[in-house]
Parts: sequence; C-alpha cells; structure tokens
Amino acid sequence: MSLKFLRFLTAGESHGKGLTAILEGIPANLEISEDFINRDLERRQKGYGRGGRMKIERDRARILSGVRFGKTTGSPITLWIENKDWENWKEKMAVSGERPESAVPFTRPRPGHADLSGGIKYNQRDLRNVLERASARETAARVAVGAVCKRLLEEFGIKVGSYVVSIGRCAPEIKERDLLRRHELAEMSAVRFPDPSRDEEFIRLIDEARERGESLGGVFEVFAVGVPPGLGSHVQWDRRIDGRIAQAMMSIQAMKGVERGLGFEAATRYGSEVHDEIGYDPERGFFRYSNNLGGTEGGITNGMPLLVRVAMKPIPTLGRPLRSVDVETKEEVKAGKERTDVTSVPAASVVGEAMLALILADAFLEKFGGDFIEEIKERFEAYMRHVRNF
Ligand code: EPS
Repeated sequence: MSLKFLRFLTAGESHGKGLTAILEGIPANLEISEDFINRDLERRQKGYGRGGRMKIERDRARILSGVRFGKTTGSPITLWIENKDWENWKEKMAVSGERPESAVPFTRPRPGHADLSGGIKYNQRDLRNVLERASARETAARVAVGAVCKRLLEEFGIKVGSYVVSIGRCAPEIKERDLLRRHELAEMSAVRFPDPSRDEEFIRLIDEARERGESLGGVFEVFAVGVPPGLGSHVQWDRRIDGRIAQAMMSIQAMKGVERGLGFEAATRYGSEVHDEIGYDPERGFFRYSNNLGGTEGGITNGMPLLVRVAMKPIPTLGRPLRSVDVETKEEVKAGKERTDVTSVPAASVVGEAMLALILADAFLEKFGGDFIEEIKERFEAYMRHVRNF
C-alpha cells in the first residue's frame, strides 16, 4: 500500500443504503465543514453525458465522527453519503430475508466490467454481488475523503485542480497556459474542458455516441500548485512519489494509463529537450526554466507544479451490448444492460483531484507529520526557511 501516514477505507454498494469512508491520520485543529466537502461531491456529479442516476442523487456528505465545533479532533473521520436510489432497491438489495422475485440475477457479464472476473473469484453467479461494489459510485466516497485532504493542503498553500483534455477523438487545442486558470475555465464548461467555447464539439460527439448505443473514454489532467520541494523520497521504491501517484490514479475505476509531465512524449525527445534547467534567484531560491518532468525528480517533488495525465477507457455498459456468455446457461448472449453514462470523464477528473490530494496530504504528513495543525505549521515554516537558504 502506498499510503505512509494516512489510512482510509470505503464501504458501500452502488444501490445499497449509502457509502461510508473512514479516514484516519488527519491532524487535530483543522477547520472543516460538510459544505466544504459537498462542493466537491456536487462537482463530481456534473458533466454532460451522464445517465439517469445523477438526476436521482444529490450527493451530500455527513460527518459522523472526528470533528467537533467545526474542527478536527485527531480522531478517525467517518463520512456518510446516502444513496437516494436505495428507495428503489430496498427489496432487491435487502440485507436479510429471502430473495424476492424482483431480484432477478444478473448473469450476462459485460466485457470490460468486473462482472465475470469478480464472479469467478468470489463464486457469485448473480453478478450483481460483484458489480454493485465495482461500480464507480464508490468514487463519491473517495471524493469526500479527498476534500478533507484538500482542506489540509490548503492550509499550507497547496491547491489541487483538474480539467479534461479529450473525450474520444475530440481533443481541441488548449490555449490557456496557466494551470489554475485552466481549472477555472473547466469549472465553466459542460465537460470540464478548459475552453467552454469548444463545448459544442464535445456535446455533439457525446450525443452521437448515445444514439449509437456507445460509450466514450478520454483523458484528463490533474495538477497541484504550491507543492513544496521534498515530498516523497528517492531512497526506496515505495517512497517515490511518482509511483504513489500512479497507483492512486490507476486505482480509479476505468483508468488505463497515467503519464507524468511530458510522459510518453519525453521518450521521443533528446535529453536536452526534456530536462528542466536550473536557475537561482536570491529572493526565490532555486527554480526551473520549464516543467517538462511535471514537478518531480528522483521520486521527490521539486517545487514546480505537479502534473498528472490520466487516460480513462469507455464505460463498459453499452446501449448496444457486445457478445457475452450467460454464466448460468453458458449460451451466447448479448451482455447485460444497466442504466449508465455515455461518458464520465469530467467526473473522473474530479475523482483524480481527490486521489492526488490524498497522496499529497499523505506525503506532506510523512514529511511534516504531527498530531495538530499548529505544530505542523512550525515544522513547515522552518523547512521552508531551509529551502530558501539552501
Ligand atoms: C455512478 C453511479 C452509477 C453509474 C456510474 C457511476 O449509477 P447507476 O449504476 O445506478 O446508474 O451512473 O457507474 C457506472 C457507469 C459503472 O459502470 O460503474 C456514480 O455515482 O458515479
């Protein structure tokens, strides 16, 4: 596991009562509110191309423990997000009693989903017992946890943001250079693309995919600015922050690729076209003339913005399903259908923010760790003086 200081678990099914997360290791005296967390939950629900579920849900986190009078106490933080859809699934997802007739087993595994692999592994012929937990609904819990981590990072001037780079083959040029501005522009776009004037192109593609019973993947970028140099370490493989970030991103449902900085593009260039030249300024200390490596060297942050690019595959549930085999009858069938999204790349970028915030908060606490905010601030300030004087 790549977390060093924080611990967290989520629990809950897509159509169960709700989702729970327990986050431990957040220091005491951090100001936090349900409203702060809910802003991110709301952002995760948006994006053109989502299906009917997001019309039912209005995700809200309740803090059940670890916070008193608006401040953390150092105790584990329990977060609870209710599934409004549970009302429609009470019988089909009942915890006890006999299986009602309405709970028809899901026996037609979807290629690309966890259905078949999970069914074999856990010996479940009603694949619903797998798909309910495999569903990306779980990411709501991660976003809530990520919001708490963002709140911690904010105290130290670190900001995390994201934007969509492409959906399917629709990949207009991004003109804006500034990362924070890209994030702001993405907030105004229907698909989180950092130029809302291009929204129509995405919308046309998504509508066309929906008509054809298709789904679409895409690429998004997540970044963090204000990251101090020195998070992560070169001394051991599992302490390198690049690896920790990559694992966190690949753990998000449907992610298939992670690049850092120039990523695969760096492999095609000469060394002189890749490495970020070093400069020195008596006021700022060391700086870089470029950021091709995306803010890390040797598995350690170097003070430049952290940049991660993530590729998401198209969602496996298709309006026009692919060939499959019924796990009961062994007959060739079309894969099962569930209500689904045409694309959820915009939402995935918000989940990516949560996972980056989690890894950065963890690496931050690994370096400056303490039990309460004030002592961490002292250590942080002393270290930043060292950085400036080095
Ligand atoms: C999701 C909730 C799900 C899906 C989607 C993500 O709700 P339902 O299955 O009731 O429609 O909209 O999950 C998937 C497409 C998937 O394959 O897991 C959510 O809350 O993000």
